[in-house]
Amino acid sequence: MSRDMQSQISAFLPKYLHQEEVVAQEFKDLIFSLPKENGWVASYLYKYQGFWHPVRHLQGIITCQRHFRARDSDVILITTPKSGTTWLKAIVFTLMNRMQYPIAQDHPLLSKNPHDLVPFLEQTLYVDNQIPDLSSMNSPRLFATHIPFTSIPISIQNSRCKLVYLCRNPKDTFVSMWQFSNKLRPKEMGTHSLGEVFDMFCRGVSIAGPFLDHVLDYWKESRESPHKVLFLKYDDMKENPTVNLRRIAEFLECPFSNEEEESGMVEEILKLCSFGNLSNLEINRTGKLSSGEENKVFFRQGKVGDWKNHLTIEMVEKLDQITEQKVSASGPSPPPPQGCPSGTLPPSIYLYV
Ligand code: PAP
Repeated sequence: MSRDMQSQISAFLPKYLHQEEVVAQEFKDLIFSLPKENGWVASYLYKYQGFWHPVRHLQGIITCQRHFRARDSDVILITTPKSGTTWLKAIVFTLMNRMQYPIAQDHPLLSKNPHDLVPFLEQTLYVDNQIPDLSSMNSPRLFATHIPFTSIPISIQNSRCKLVYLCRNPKDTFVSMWQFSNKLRPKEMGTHSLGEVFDMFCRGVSIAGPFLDHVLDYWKESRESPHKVLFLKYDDMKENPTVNLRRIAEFLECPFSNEEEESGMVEEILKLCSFGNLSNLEINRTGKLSSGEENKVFFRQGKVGDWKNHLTIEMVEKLDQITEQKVSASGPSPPPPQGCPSGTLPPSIYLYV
């Protein structure tokens, strides 16, 4: 098929399915010389600076590396896909904007998906060769990204901006990613079997993977620069949401006042951002993102432990073993922080912070 025909076809596809035909001339030599593997949703993943990315995200990462200028007051939410990005965006947006948008009937989360309120750097702002002018945005600016630490724009590393990292246990992340990618794949491509993508996940070939390298790089950074990187776990957030919301507020230097505590603000934010509330809103049942994904695909179950319903004993053993090896190779596990439960999950899938 000619390039022209491919471009015409891609004009009818949702943007998240745009592939090699949309690569700009200036990136072609670089991108097409990279190692590639079959993708989970789009046709291929390319290995750039040690991590795997669909081509559209990869162009966004490179553009962002070249052009993004962080401010000291910026807040950047970082996750691997399916680790609770949507939830974290909702919570931090509500927390940071609680003066401007008190929790009321006209709160932005009631009419917009969290992804529309907190843009991804590489998937929303610097995507499709856009170079947005972010200079007129009021501080503090709030962004999100799946970019691995090794590829994060240098100005983020050099500035005093704050990074909130959320990870999730590998088994639930994997199952969520498998279900999500099958929902996004075009019908004619068929669905991936669990076994097919399990093998890819174990080899590190997943969006923004290797998953554990992504997590451990930020984990190390949070140990070295605790004022710059806050490392959170989805599983802890589910178990202890109020403790973790207060941790986020303190880290971002906007702690809850006594009056706010007494008025029940912590619980109100968590209720607004809960899976039950967000997933039932009209906007999240019927809306779509500008990149074409239906909002409802970001809300499946929102539970810890769904892997038990899908993975075989052999898969569990293999994933635990890989996790154990990677985690122990990254250094001794420090004790859990005060207020965070320990022992809720076996150490092999629980990175103590
Ligand atoms: P993304 O990285 O592609 O943006 P992300 O939001 O991390 O996706 O992943 C969606 C997961 O978070 C889903 O998990 P599941 O497949 O195991 O169910 C989704 O259900 C869950 N999720 C979405 N919103 C919430 C929420 N408000 N509370 C808890 N979990 C949520």
